[in-house]
Amino acid sequence: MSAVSPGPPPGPLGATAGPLVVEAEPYEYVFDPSTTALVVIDMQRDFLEPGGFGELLGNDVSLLSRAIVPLHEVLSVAREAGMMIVHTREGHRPDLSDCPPAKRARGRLETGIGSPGPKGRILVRGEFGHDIVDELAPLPGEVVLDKPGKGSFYATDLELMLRNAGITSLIVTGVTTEVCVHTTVREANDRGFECLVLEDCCGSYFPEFHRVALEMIAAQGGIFGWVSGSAALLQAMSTTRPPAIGAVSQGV
Ligand code: TIU
Repeated sequence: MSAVSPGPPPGPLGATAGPLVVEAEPYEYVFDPSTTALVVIDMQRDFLEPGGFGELLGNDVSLLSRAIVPLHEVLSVAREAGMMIVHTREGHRPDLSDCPPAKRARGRLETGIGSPGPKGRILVRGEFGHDIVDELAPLPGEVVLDKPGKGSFYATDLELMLRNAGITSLIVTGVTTEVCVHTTVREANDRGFECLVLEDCCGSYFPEFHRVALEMIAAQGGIFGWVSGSAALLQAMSTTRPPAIGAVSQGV
């Protein structure tokens, strides 16, 4: 994939040169890093590592780790560009007072939400398994948003924080593609945010659901938003970064 930027020439480190254009489906995605947040959804041990909620549901959790390396690169570039970064975590208060009884009962699990597991109580805030994997650990100053549901807007202050920061666009990543990523994109779309979903920075326990979920977002002229790979985004954002040392042209 290629990308072009109609914006001004590269600025100093950390400066943005928006708007930027990313080659995407169903057509190019135009965004300004200063009004765009990178949203990293539920990259928690409970979903990505053995012994957590994802495995309890009967899933092969190894399928989700594909997203870690490209997402790490996107996080680095977004940080360098000074973008707002939001990490979400699905989970509940230790007394489970914010967990609907229907959610606890779903699946008829012997070991379910709140039960002790090898990484602590399943899907409970403050437990080791509930936290984000080491590779994608949030940095100070980044938003860490605890949410009780699948969507990032339900029963959270995400919308308030985004509006206060002047954010109009979201670059959405994380797991799982057809559950928490999709629910969040639908919620964001109805609130008027423009969403770009990075396909290689998402993951599902069901490869077919991943593929179809992404198709559903970009179908019908982008009914929920846009889809691209991280390479297209990084290409577009490279116009905001200074050339690497030693890569400066000697002139012709
Ligand atoms: N089960 C499943 O695919 N996902 C979830 O329960 N939560 C998220 O997607 N984060």
